[in-house]
Amino acid sequence: MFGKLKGFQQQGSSVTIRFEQKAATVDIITPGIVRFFVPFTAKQQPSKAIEQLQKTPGSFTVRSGNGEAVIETEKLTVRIGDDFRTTVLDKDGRVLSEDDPGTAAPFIRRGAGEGLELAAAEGHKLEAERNKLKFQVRKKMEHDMFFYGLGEKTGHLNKKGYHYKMWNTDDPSPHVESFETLYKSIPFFIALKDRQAFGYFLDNTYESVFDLGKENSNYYAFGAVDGNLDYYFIYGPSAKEVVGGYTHLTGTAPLPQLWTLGYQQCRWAYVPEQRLREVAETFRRKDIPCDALYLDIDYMDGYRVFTWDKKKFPDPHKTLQDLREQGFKVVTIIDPGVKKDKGYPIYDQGMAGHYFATDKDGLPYVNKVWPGDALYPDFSSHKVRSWWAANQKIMTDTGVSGIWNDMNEPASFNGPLPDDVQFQHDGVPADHREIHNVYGHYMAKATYEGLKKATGKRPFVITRACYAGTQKYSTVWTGDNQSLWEHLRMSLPMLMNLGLSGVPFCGTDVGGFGFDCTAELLARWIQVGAFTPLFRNHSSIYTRDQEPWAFGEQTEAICRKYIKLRYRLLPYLYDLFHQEEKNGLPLIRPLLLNDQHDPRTYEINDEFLCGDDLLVAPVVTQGEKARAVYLPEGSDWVDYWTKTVYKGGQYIIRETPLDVCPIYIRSGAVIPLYPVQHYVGEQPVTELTLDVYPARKGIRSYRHYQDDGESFAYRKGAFNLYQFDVTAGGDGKTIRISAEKKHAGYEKGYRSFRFIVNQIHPAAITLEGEPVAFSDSGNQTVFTVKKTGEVTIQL
Ligand code: MIG
Repeated sequence: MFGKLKGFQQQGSSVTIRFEQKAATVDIITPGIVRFFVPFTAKQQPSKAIEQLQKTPGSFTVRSGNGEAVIETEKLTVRIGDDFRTTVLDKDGRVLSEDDPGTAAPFIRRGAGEGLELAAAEGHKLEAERNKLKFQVRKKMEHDMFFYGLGEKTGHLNKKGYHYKMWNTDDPSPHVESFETLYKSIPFFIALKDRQAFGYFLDNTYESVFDLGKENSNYYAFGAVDGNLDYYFIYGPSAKEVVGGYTHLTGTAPLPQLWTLGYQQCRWAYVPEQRLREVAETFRRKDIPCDALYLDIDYMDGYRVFTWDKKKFPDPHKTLQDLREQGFKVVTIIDPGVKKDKGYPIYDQGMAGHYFATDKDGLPYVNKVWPGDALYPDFSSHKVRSWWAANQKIMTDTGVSGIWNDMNEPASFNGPLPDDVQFQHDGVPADHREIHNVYGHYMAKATYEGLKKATGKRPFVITRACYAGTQKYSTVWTGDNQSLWEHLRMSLPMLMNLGLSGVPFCGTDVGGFGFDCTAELLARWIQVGAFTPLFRNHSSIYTRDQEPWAFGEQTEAICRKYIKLRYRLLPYLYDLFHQEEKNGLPLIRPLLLNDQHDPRTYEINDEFLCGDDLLVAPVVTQGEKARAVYLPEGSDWVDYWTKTVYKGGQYIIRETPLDVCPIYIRSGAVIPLYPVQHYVGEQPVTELTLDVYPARKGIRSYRHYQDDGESFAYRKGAFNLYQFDVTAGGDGKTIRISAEKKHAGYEKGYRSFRFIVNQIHPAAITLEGEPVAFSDSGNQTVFTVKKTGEVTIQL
């Protein structure tokens, strides 16, 4: 397709490579990120995922060698030969990734067409013919490779041997491993080879496919049905650096409001108003913390977006105000489909402004969704996004605190949108094939901008469909799962891979959306939910009730216990988001992200790390009374419940009565804790607790971040930063904890610090020489100090 290499030319950070038939551009973004670009389509369009590309290529050289163009950055060597065949090497000359020289050789699907129609008629889903790809990039598969990422996919953590498609899809049937598509398209994956990680990001919004050694174990490949060849190689060598590089390109999730990390209760649907109030009151009466309640489609007047059904909610403003006084925020659903209905202002405005996507003849395109005949706002156009953003005020003026965007794949009841539906796309018209995968992205962006403008607070948007980069605007949930153990199990690798794909703020419907939950399943799912960034229980209309109290006292007590634990951990989760805003690292992490040195972590599906230091090994199988837990090598691990210390690098068996979710703390960790509250902001938090797990030797530092939890003032310095250094004296006789305020910008700082130091028996504790009173309960030593400074613990 390219032919022989004819020459190259450097201009700034770009190198243009000429081949007999085409030219390609290789762009050095940073010493570890290289972009490969070939404009197959005539139009040059800005990336939809990357909005502000910061180039810091460092010093690099370009020369020719052995008939190839050789680019050397500070971290990589990139060799480009005939036919645009590329090889990427690290500084030691080890090949990281290399184009496969052969031709595509997919395995054969035997069957020769016989019986195909009958099998399909019986309901078998048969693999259709190969996608008609416009291009495919094939890389050589080396013996031991592992693949992660690709956003929201079913199946296991390691994607090796599987094939996936990127085409946002609303399929409410039970999601299983054979699904190649779901609601989100994030064409990015991480490869791990010889303990070195690197990633590929294909920035192409058309339907794309990723084959990780399924069609042929000798190569892995990616390609798209149209658009440009436009992909990035992102070097590690740690997977953390790859995620950092990917989010350097596509952006990180902004720090959310603190209440959005509290427990959230949803249901299709809390109507009428009395039912919503009843749920709110039950939370408070039963002493189960909760910050947010959701209104699903039934609050609207005939599913008309931005309206209220006045029979169900005679005075929504008052209802929401009363709930706010009880500490509840209300989040309402807004779908994209606008009811075709003359006299309905949103429809009339959309028609007058030409805001809707059209058919190929320019007439507004109509399909069916909840409100019946409906039109699709063209979110790819700036003027439509501004209009939609302004509409958010209708909701926030009524007292709504967050917006939930559903059905934005976009979904349709009357067959899929035809390929030739037209979008204006900021003046560069595009068809549905190009816009489909970014429709939800642009809707979320408009919603974010509208909420920001209307409230001045950090917007809370939750979206079902997304593309690479949507994390800048919205949190996501994984759509219509079901109350199945299989779906609880699957949620772990799914959320871990979403996190690795740059989407840190994610969650599944806790308890499962479709089908009827059971007592045991809810108890176990809440235990997982307590550690997922978005902690939202949601269930479908006509399914069994799924609130924490719906299954009797034992389940209720377990829900209360874990929801309360979640509220204790809020400052830890918030700290992780504060760090994530800078480094892009997810909250829920596969073990390999922190412990890449230990290959036994590479394929663990049923454990995860929350941040660096908290390992969660939940029970995801019905009736399981004990489970194996792998503890990564190189650290000691403390059982959170018993405080027993285990050496890393081993499998242990943990008993798992129904109220126990196994949790292990990495030795050396400092975990900040808040008092339990019924909702964020119920009481001002004047004391910070630090749960300290001293390592046997060395120094470990922890930074804690504090701000007002809702505004953007932190971007102008209105925050406090505390640093805690825990030093274990080499003689085993002293531990020093120094607390220092590194940044003071938020006036409501803490008045005291309460330390819980695990597994020590002190003889004396002093703060800057003054004695400090303490209690020693056997496993834990507890003391409180009123100021920062250096605490010395004599053992
Ligand atoms: O066609 O709004 O995934 O969370 O409750 C169903 C009703 C539409 C699908 C969402 C689900 C939501 C439901 N919606």
